[in-house]
Amino acid sequence: MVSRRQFIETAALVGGAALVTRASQADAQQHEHPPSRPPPSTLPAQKAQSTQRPADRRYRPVVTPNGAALPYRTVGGVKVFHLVAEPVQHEFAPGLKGEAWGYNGRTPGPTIEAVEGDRVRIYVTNRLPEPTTVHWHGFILPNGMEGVGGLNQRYIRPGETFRYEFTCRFPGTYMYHPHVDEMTQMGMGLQGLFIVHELRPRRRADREFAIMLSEWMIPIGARRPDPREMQEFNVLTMNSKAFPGTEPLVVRTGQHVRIRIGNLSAMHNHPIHLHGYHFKITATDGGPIPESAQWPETTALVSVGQTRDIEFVADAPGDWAMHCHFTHHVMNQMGHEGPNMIGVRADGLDQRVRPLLPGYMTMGHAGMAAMGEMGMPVPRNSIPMKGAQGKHDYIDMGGMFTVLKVRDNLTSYEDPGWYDNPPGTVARQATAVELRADGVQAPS
Ligand SMILES: [Cu+2]
Repeated sequence: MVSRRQFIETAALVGGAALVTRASQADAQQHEHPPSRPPPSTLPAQKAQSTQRPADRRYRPVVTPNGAALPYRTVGGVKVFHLVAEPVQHEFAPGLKGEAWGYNGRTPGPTIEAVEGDRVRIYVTNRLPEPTTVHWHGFILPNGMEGVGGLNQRYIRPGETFRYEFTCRFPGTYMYHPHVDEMTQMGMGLQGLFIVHELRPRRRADREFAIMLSEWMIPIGARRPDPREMQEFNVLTMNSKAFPGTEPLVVRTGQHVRIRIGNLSAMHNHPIHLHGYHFKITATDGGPIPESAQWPETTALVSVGQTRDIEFVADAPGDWAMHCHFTHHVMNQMGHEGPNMIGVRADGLDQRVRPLLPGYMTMGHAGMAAMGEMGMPVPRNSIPMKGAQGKHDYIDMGGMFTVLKVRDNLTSYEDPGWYDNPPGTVARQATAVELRADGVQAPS
C-alpha cells in the first residue's frame, strides 16, 4: 500500500530524477524512462514543483454525470495521476446498492483528462483480492505500457503499485480498464474514460459530457453483480447508474455540445438515441473524423470497445430523452422467464388462483406499461423494472436512459427541474369538435 504522503514524495522524486522535458517533443514517445525504484520516503517532498489541478487552462473540463475527474499534479512537466483499484460500495439507482469493483472509490473510475502532447505518469495501486493491470484503450503507446497482463507486463499483484508513463500523442476519447481476468474485473465495474483534448481544437465545445455504457447482472435482492453472466444483463447503466439514478445533462440554449460515449459492456453494443436533435459523429477512439466525412445521425451505435463523440448545437429548449434504443436496455432488473401474458383473458383469474397463491396478481396481459407505476412492493435491494414519475405521466423507461435538459436562461448547471412547455405545444387529448372538423372517427 502507498500512503498519500508516500505517493506525493514518490511522484516528486521520480519527476525530478527523470528530467522529462516537454512532452510534445518528438522523441518523448520513443524513449520510455526506465522504471525508477520507489525512493525512500525520508526525502523532502518540497523538491517537487507540483501544482494541483486545475492547472491546465488549455481545455474546458468535461462533465462526467454521476462521476468525477481524476486529480493530478504536475511534476517536472509531467502530469502525475494515481489510480487505486479496489472494492467499492455503489448505488446503481435509488433502492439498489451493490458491492462492485472500481477505481478511487467509484465505478466507473474517475475520468482522466490530458491534452494532446502531454506526458503522463500514472501510478496504479492494486487493492483488489487478485492481480490486475491497466490497459490504456485506444492509445498509441510503447508496447510495454499497453497493460496486457503477461503479454506486455507482469501482473500488478495485490498491494503493489505500478508506474505507467507515456505521451498522449493523439487527441481522442479513450478508455482504461484491466487486462487481467477481464470478464470478472470489467463486469464488476473496473473501467473509466480517458480524454485527450486537442491541442488546437477544431471547435471548442461549450459543454462536454463523458458517458460510459456498462451492463450488469445483479440477481434480484443480491448485492453483488455476477460477472459470469453472458446473456441476461438486468441492470444497464450510463456511468454505472440506471435511470432514475442518472443525472441529467444540463445545457444552455445555443451551446455547442459534445457528448463522448464509451462502451465497456461485456456483451452488448448500444445504439444511443438522442431526441430533439440531428447530431454528427465527430470522432471515434481512432481520433477526429474529418468534417467532410461526418454525417448526420440521431442514433450512434457504440459497440463494445468503441467510443463515439457526438456534437450538436443545442438550439431547441426542452427535456430530451437520450437512451439506448434496445428496448430491453431501458428496463431495470427484468426477469425473462415466465409465460407471455399479452392477450390472455385474465377476467376472474386472480380470484381463482389466490386460494392457492395468496397475493397472486396477473400481470402483463394488457402490456407492461404499468409495471413501474403501480408501485408494487419489490424485494429488498432491487428496483422496479421501469422508470420514474415524470412531469406529465410516468416515464416508462429505466436502465440506460437519461435526459438532456436544454434551457434558455440558466443561472447554474444544477438540475433545472422539468421543462415548462410553451402553451399549445404539448400533445393532448383531442376534442370532439376537432375530431369532427378533421373527419376522424374515434371511439368515445
Ligand atoms: Cu443497449
